[in-house]
Amino acid sequence: MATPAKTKSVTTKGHKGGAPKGTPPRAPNAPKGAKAGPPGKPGQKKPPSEVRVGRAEFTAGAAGASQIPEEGAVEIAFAGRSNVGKSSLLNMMLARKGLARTSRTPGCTRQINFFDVGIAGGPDLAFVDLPGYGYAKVSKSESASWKRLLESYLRERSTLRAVVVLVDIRRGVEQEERDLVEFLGLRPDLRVVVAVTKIDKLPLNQQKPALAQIGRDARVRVYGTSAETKQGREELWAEILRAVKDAEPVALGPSAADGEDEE
Ligand SMILES: Nc1nc2c(ncn2[C@@H]2O[C@H](COP(=O)(O)OP(=O)(O)OP(=O)(O)O)[C@@H](O)[C@H]2O)c(=O)[nH]1
Ligand SMILES: [Mg+2]
Repeated sequence: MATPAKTKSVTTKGHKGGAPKGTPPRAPNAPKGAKAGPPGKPGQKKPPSEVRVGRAEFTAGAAGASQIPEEGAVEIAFAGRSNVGKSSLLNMMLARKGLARTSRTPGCTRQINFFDVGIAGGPDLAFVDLPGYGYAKVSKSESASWKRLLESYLRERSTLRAVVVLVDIRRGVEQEERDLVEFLGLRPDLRVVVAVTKIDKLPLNQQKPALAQIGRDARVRVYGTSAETKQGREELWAEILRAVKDAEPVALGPSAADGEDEE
């Protein structure tokens, strides 16, 4: 599986799409997928404005360490167990259907895929779609070599700024997620963000308690998302952009070196 597909559109069995039952209608000019409440209610938190993605391109796929591209733009990686919805979330965030290949069959993404991302008025970024862990149908040696590849990437990539750890709302935090978060803790410079996926699969009244439980287990703020309804997109973007900004070295701003020749 060398490159992400552009063709396959994925349907989810039993899912009708659209907002979950009981979701109040969106305000007419609200960003698509924004959580809506009664319009104009005083004190209501305004959803962050919609992040527009101008450029989103597949740039490289690495099945081994030697194929990992040279460090460039700041990277945001998407990690989690197989089938949790990493590629779908990445497509949803980039507003590009089918850019990263998705499949109902676990084990779809088998290499580290890099995507160049340009957002309106924001920094150049790269999104990184990681192969999923916990997929039973790969041989022991293949899964060991993925693990080595993943761990060396996560440990050594200096341009990596944040890792979005995905947790399926119906599965919650399991040992693998705890191990992953602990492993990422070895790099205090990395922001770890938990995105809870497929929230549309639970009825609205079960979403809140499930998210709260995952938040308690993960001990970080968690973001409920749905690649189907686009819920959580803007909130997750805001968190990613905060992580990028907080870690920005001074030289990334309006350049200190501009107009100055360093002797
Ligand atoms: N209903 C619903 N289905 C989703 C959502 N996100 C992903 N899916 C479905 O879940 C399946 C797996 O999604 P992928 O995005 O391929 O998962 P992945 O984590 O990239 O999987 P691997 O590449 O195998 O590790 C696909 O059938 C998706 O359509 C979601 O938010 N809601
Ligand atoms: Mg995938």
